[in-house]
This record gives sequence, structure tokens and C-alpha cells, in this order.
Amino acid sequence: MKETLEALLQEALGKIEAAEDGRALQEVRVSYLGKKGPITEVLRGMGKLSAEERPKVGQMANEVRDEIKTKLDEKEQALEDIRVAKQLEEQKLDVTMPGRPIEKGTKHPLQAVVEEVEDIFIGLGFSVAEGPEVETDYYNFEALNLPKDHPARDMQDSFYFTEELLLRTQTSPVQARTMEAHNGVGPVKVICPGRVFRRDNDDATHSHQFMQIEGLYIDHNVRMSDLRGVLDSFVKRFFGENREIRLRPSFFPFTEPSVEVDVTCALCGGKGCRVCKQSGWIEVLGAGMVHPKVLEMSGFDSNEYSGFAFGMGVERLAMLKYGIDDIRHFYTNDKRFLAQFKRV
Ligand code: 2U9
Repeated sequence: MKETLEALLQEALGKIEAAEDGRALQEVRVSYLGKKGPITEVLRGMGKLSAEERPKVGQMANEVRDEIKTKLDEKEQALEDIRVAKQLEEQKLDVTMPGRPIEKGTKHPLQAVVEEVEDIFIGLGFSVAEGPEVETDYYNFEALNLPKDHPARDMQDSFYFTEELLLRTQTSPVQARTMEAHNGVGPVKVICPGRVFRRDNDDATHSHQFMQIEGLYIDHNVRMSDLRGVLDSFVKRFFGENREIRLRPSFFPFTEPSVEVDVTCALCGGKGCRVCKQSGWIEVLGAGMVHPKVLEMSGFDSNEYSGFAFGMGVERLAMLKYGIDDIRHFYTNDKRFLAQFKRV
């Protein structure tokens, strides 16, 4: 009996040792310690033993059962430890690891320039006005002294939806609408930034679609010197205090007199170089005194009121300020170009 129990113990310990998971272990537990197991069998058969042998065998059977139970419990714990360790290893999460940086976009350089120009003019007492990109022939041309047969339309003739509806060729219709809304009562002091569309062949300096900022100031006694002062302040703030402006006579149907405005060349400081074609000046703006007909058409008495207006291309401003050599960079969305304006 003793040998049988000893053999049983060794056999059970071997199986416990070999068990690789909880299930195998449970099978060992049931088969050795269960009601139909060999140890129960031994205990049941004790009646047949002599009085002398009975307690010894009983004690030994109990010891074998306890030993198997202990080893089963130990192995169960060991398997559980391995399972937890494995799971921890697999699901390792380093909470101290720095996160993956989210790539931040940048403000488009044209938008940055528009906002900078807006800030400067707001500082000079102007408001910002916006209007539709799809315009009527009336506001885009007629109200600006460009009647239907006017030759200056040819330069801009662009994207028509119908005879009377087109993509605006300038932001001037926004000023015309603003003036109309004032019902002949000044002052009107606005700048109008926005996208405009023209018939043009695209190249390094031209695009059929670009951005403009136009300005308008109407009040009693507004004079050309006011125009000069405002544009001089703007240019000094936008390009640098050391810049001067120069006005040259020009023609626009909506202003009389009209001027083109040059700024001292940044590269040579006015001495003359390749960039300014030896002139020392670079053209940046168009401007003039609002034509009396334009004032009258939008409801202002031209004997009582006068005003100045100006217009500039945003791409051109940005190209001059940041040394950009091709207008198409603004529209191709190349991140290598755009990322250079992170700090603008
Ligand atoms: C009203 C009255 C007058 C706006 C003006 C210019 C001169 C001008 C363009 C030149 C090419 C800007 O860079 S560009 O696209 N503009 O030169 N614009 S005066 O005059 C107005 C506008 C509205 C009611």
C-alpha cells in the first residue's frame, strides 16, 4: 500500500510538473483528488486493513493527498504569475513616453499679409468691409465709371455667368456698396480685402485669380495730401521706417487725378539695382481722388464730399516683403514653401 501511494504521489507530481496551463492542472486535480480518484479509493479500502496498518496508511494517504494539493496550488499560482507577466509584457505602456507631435498647419502667407495690412489700417481709423465674389455688372463696372463700352474693361474682361453677372475683377464693388449704404452721409473709411478674378495669362508675376486690398476714405475736405500721408504711414509700417513713397501720374476710370505709388527699393535703398531696374523705386500701389461721377453714382454730393481711394495686390506685397520670386508658389500648396511662414 505504501509503495502504491508513493508511486501515486510521484506520478501526480510528474503530471503537475508537466501541466502547461490551468486546464491541464484542473484535470490532474480531478483525477487524483476527486471522489473517484485513486487516493479516495485507498481510503475507502482501509476497512480491509489490519488495525495496526490502518492509521499508518490513513496518515500516509492524507499526507500524499495534502502534498498533491499543495503542489497543485503552487503550480496554479506559478502558472498565473507567468500569465500575468506575459500579459504585462505584451501590453506594456510607458506612460512617461513623450507623445507623437501633431503637425500644426501654418497661416497662409497671403492671409498673414491681409491681416497685417488690416491691423495697420485699423490703427489709422479704417474698418474692414467684405462683399460677394460674384458681382453684378453694375457694381463691378458701371458704378465705378466704367460704362458698357469703356475700353478699360478689356483689360479685365473675365469670368461671366450671364451678361449681368460675373466674378468680380476688383474689390471696388465692395466700396461702391458701402458708399450706397451710407445714403450720402460721410465719413466712409474702409478697406476691402478679397479675391478677384481677371482675364490674364498666368506666369511668374501674373495670375487670373489673386487678392487685392482696396481702401476708400470719403469725408468733407479730403485731399491728395491726406492720401499721401495715409499711404506713407502704411508703407513705413509694412515695409520699414526707412522707406519713402513717390507718386507718379496715372489713369484709372474711377479716380481723378490718379497716381501710381512707388516705394524705395529694399535691395539697394534707392541707389538703383537689378531689382528696381536701376530706378531706385518699386511700384506697389495705385491710388487717386475718387472721381466725382463715382461719388454721385453712389449717392454722395461731390460738391460737399471728396475722397481718396487706393488699391494693391496682396501677392505683390508678400513677394516684395519676403523675396518670393514666383506668384504660383502661393497656390500650389507645397508644404516646403508654406512652412517657411511659421513665424510670420
Ligand atoms: C471706389 C472708388 C475708387 C480703387 C483703386 C487702384 C487705384 C489700383 C489695382 C492696381 C492693380 C490694385 O494691384 S492691383 O490689383 N488698383 O490701382 N484701385 S484706385 O479705387 C476706387 C475703388 C472704389 C468706389
